Amino acid sequence: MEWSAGRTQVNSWNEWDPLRHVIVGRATDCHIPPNEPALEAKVPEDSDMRGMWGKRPQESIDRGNELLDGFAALLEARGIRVDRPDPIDFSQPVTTPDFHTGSQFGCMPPRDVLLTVGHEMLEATMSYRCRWFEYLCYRPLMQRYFEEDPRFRHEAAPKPRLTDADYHKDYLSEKIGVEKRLQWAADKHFVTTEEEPLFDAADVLRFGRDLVVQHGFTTNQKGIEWLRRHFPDHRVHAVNFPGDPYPIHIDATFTPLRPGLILNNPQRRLPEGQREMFHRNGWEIVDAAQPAHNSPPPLCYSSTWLSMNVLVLDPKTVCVEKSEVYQAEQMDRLGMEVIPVELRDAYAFGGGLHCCTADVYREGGCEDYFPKA
Ligand code: DAV
Repeated sequence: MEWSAGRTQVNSWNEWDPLRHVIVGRATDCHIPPNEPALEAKVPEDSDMRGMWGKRPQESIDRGNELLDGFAALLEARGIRVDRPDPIDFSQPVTTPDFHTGSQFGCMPPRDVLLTVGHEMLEATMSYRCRWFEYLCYRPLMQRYFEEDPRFRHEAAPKPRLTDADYHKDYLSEKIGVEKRLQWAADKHFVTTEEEPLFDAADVLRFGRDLVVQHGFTTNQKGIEWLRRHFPDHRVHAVNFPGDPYPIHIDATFTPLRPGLILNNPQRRLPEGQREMFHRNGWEIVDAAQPAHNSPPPLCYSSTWLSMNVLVLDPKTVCVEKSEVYQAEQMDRLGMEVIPVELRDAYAFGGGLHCCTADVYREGGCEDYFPKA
């Protein structure tokens, strides 16, 4: 079916086909959640966020929203339809029969929650207690897409119980040290256990018939197995990146730009054995350029590698954060047209240009990019 801006269609099979309709998150009411096992493991040991929680300063929220609104307007000016989530009151605690936590998080990164595969949008289980209800921010949009697109499949993965059995106790310490963390990451000993299926949507990359999923803090092997059973017509590949002491989400580590080309974080290289399927099928994996910054902005969970967290608009065009000059230069050398987008002051709310978006419609269908098994 032809694309038309006036009619909602959910369709997106990969990370690079021409983007026509996207969700852009909001910084509104974003909170730093109180400590919980998954957060304890992720917040870097030297982070300014340790021990803090509560609503983020209103000034920083306003600035974050200014940048996100600017990004949405830039996409709209290029003819892309943009929808926005409806933030809920994130100061509300989350209480289930199994756990209690003092507040929620926010809705800046829809990429973490919503996985679009073809005509389906799947709400991830999530693996942080503070993010258990985050899908509610997207329900008004899901309802609308359901009414407007007869092919749209709205799915939700089983809500996890997130009891203490979901988290390894040896990660619940402030003083593990980077060396031990790297050893644990190499041994695939992550904070989440195999108690029940867990995944965040941002651990999944879509390559047509193939889904590439990072096994790490936010996605366990059972989560990957759940995805395999849920998408029986796809091949689901588990990957891991041993150089990352805080492995959450694949989108500051492995970034496909177009068929045949992927950027890989040079500190988190894909292990040899896992490169074979790419090489056998003529894909090139190149080291990403260095980030332009030595440290993340204040009160930010993510690393400086948000430099690689780009949004591909089509196989020749990519949005790169404005201050990430080395990444922009590399894109240019790789033959991409670069659209600089200012977003750094919004990083603290949950990530970069890829994180703060979720695909609704990209042109094209489900292709096989890896015919040589
Ligand atoms: O490098 O801190 C950030 C990914 C956000 N979705 C990192 C991973």
